[in-house]
Amino acid sequence: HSTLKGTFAQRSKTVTHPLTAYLFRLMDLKASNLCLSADVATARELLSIANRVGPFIVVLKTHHDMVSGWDYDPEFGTGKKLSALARKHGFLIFEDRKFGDIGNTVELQYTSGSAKIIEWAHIVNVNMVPGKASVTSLANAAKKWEERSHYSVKTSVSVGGRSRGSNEDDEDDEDDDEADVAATSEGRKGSIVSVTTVTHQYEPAVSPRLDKTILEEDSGESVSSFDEPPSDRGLLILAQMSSEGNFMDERYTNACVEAAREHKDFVMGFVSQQSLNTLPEDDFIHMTPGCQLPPEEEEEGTEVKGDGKGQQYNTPQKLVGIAGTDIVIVGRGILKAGDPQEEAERYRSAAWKAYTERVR
Ligand code: 5FU
Repeated sequence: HSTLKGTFAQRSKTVTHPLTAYLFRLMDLKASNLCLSADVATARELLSIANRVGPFIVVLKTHHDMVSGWDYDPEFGTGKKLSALARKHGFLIFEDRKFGDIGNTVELQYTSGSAKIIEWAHIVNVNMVPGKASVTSLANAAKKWEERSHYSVKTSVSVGGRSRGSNEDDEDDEDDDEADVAATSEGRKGSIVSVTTVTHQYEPAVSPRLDKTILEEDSGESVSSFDEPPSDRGLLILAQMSSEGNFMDERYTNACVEAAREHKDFVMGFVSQQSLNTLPEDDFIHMTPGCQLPPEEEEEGTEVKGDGKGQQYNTPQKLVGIAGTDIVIVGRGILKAGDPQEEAERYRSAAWKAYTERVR
């Protein structure tokens, strides 16, 4: 298939989904096709590992329900902090929630509850065993959410009789109002007559842009080195699993591909063990868990078999180079290393080498 030979830069120009286009550009800019599976026990560890490994990855995968101390505050909670780190280092957040229920339920699980996954996860995935309706429902939920967040709110605030306008994103409004009130109270104590939202005028948000110059000049420490990703949300369909004896047979996988083609504006691609692009027009992205490298000191080519709990491992060379997937997902291979940062670089380099040799 042509996507096996196409570079990420080339694919970013032609792919349908705006978030996939953004991701391909990130991959090209950072020379990385590595996703960290941040399976850690606490929110503190999660933010710390995201900050340390951020420079080497393009996707950070979470299982928010295994993290203790997750702060659900919509403004200052763990999701918001992760988003800030994602912006700082340039990666997307993928909540590996594997939704697997009737349409109505998955829609609510995606958008509501304490976690409000849709607010902080750019990407989620679905286990399509219950049928295609789960994909349709998640797509509809994302569409509704995007329609809201694609627009910034223009607010006029009347403080102490004078009127002033502000044009900020939804999320900044409250801070601004607070700042206004604080500033006014300091200057003219007790003189706030009213703080009234006068108008809500919807305007399209500014379109996103990735700037290579900014990236090259950046030391990796400053916030906002990368342009904001588009506000579109994306879905990966769980088409194949890495675990031994799983029940995802060919018929199921084919149905996943069919569903993906029916929802190209929402489905970015698959969590799978091989490339599933077969039609000439297919350009789905493939992310693959079950990846480990043999320890550095061992002979090259030594395989790491599994974890004794059903997980099966393959090397980046096998997954990206031979099976044709795009991004390798690595958890314990990096997390359990003495120096996770150094190990992330070793995985980045191996996965990138497999990719460059594939497209050569
Ligand atoms: F869909 C899948 C799959 O087929 N295999 C997986 O291992 C998801 N995973 C996840 O990837 C799993 O839930 C872990 O979060 C991660 C693999 O972690 P490891 O430590 O690299 O084995």
